Amino acid sequence: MKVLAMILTIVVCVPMCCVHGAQPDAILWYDKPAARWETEALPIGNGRLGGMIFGGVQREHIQFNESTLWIGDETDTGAYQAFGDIFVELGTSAQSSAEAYRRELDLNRAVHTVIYTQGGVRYRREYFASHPAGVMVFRLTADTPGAYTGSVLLTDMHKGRIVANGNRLSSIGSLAGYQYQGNTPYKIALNYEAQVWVIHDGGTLTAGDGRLTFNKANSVTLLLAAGTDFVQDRSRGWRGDSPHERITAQLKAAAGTTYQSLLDAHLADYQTLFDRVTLNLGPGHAQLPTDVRLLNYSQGEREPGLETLLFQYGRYMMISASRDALPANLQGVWNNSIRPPWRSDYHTDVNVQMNYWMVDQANLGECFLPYARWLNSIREVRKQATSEAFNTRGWTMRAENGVFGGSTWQWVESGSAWCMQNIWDHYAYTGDLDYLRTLAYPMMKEVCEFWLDRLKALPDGTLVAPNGYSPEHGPREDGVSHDQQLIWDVFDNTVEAADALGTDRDFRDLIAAKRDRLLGPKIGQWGQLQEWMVDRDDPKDTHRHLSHLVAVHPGRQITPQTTPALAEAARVSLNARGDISTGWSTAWKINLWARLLDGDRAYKLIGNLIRLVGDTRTNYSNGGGLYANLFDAHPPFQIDGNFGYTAGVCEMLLQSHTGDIHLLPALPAAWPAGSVRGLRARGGFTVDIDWQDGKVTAYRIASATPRNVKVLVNGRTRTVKAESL
Ligand code: FUC
Repeated sequence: MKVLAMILTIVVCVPMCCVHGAQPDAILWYDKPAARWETEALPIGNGRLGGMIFGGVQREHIQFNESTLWIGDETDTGAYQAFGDIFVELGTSAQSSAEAYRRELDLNRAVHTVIYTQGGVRYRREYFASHPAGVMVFRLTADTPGAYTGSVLLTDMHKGRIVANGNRLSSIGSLAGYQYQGNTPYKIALNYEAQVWVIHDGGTLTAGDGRLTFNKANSVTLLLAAGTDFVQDRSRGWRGDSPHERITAQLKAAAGTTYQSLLDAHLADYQTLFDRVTLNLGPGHAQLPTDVRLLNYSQGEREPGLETLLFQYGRYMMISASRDALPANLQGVWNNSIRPPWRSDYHTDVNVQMNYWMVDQANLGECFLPYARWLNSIREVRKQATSEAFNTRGWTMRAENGVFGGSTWQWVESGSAWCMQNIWDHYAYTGDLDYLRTLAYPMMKEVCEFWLDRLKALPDGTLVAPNGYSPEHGPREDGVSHDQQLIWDVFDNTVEAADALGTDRDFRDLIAAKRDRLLGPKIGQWGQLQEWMVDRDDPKDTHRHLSHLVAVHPGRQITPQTTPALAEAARVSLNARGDISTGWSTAWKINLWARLLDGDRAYKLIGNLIRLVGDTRTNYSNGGGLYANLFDAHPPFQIDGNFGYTAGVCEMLLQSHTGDIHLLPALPAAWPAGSVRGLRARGGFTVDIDWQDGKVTAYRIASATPRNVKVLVNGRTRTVKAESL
């Protein structure tokens, strides 16, 4: 890799301290099995399949999902559905208890391991979800031959038929006629299937009584594949081929190769993404179980190592939940219920947008595409519903959204513009003109058309969104700040997009002119950024939504550098909202304080996010926090807080929304020395930074297309040349 090192002249260059590709302290581990799914079990996933592993000694429990198992239709959001469970029963009560137990999730390898000693035998299990093979792999080994006697069972959350035959278990079913609520069956019934193949070495394997029983095996390997006949194509009625052939072929291929080659292919695939970023914020207590670290942290022992682990956990979960199928929903790809909280859906009044803030910053651009494709797939459904509701061109949605385009609860008219903020940013980071031309720009243009038709002029000619709603807060009325800011954002970005493509000159000029006539952000009577056109904000209002601050983050209409008075008003508003809230709201506040260049305040919010909850040893009642498995708590578990945290750490270390690259814009005093490798900046740059005593000591900037870029470093702006990657 040929990279030009830009070394500051006034400071001593220190060697880059991390070996690229191996994140130190990247293991979550525990000294006992998980008792609860939500708070203790650990996630694996290949972007489509998800597994939650309990690590029980006598009885292993792996709850699993497949991301397309949804109910719903084009009018109703429906809900993401749990698929089933695998149980591996190993023990009899006569067996002695386990010693030296450890279960761990290694983020560097995306491999979950359980080890323990029982009756003098050392047992080891490994679990991973392979993206290239399309299957999950669970392997049970021991240091003594013939140590495994037990059975494998499969369950189905929708009461599908379970068949045990040869070395296979399968469940086949259909969601036809399944009712989520009310009495009307959904029009779209999905067919689904899961298969578990069991491969044993030594001993015997027999099928019967709905289970597979193994006796005195040296090792046992389980392969799981699952699928539905969902297809992301409205013109085909959202349904394609039966999953049977596909998953059978995947299992056959996996069974025909060795465990080692499955593992090698998994590692090669996963590490291509994960290894791009390494972070060092300071020392950690990797020798302690993760729940103990979290408890200590909650009780005041701040630990940079745990902050780093949580940062990388967000990247791990994004790779595990968002590859080539559907985007990460409210729980990523993990869900153990047929009536999950908030339908485990795509909420578009902050949640799905927050999920995708971190993706390009944290160098996982490929994981963005499922989100863009999902939006593209529901466009036509949304156009029809939008036209019926508002008599406009273009499209938008209500707050809750599913995979068939159905949308429920409140209309949040600026929701689609907010999604377009992500859509534009992916281009801003990657510079991928093909993506911009074929996927991004057509959607952005349609969302602009919605607002061109919907905006109304006040008597002085100022343009406002009529009858808007500041999610999930306040009355419906004209000129709500959230709407105004997001319309500005989509108009402004679409102008830039049209310029980049050299297309649509007249349309571009029209939206540029409308953008400049929009009612802009206003400063109210107590110095706050107004949430509404009317100056009525209550300084005691600590509502979790921060909707009138989208112009600060993730938008770029308000910045301390370009609009200092408005940024100060945003600071007043954010201060008034307080520091304690739900998981995602806390994560957003980290990002907002970082954009307001207040690293210490952002770090204070990190302290509120990293608090052990859902545990009898702690008693926090104000919302937010983390469970022992580091899942972020709304409560309940909601993954936006995890992804939002990872985005927040990126914003503290690197910002690029103003056009320049700003190194360490919001570094807290708590991180005096550290390093980061591989963050991305808008414009297609990859950035490494080392710092000591709170100052950048070395950095390097690389780009696929070598060119000059302005860098703000240690308070000074300079122009440097980035060289090819
Ligand atoms: C929005 C938020 C809630 C919750 C839900 C999934 O409605 O206001 O707090 O996160 O999404």
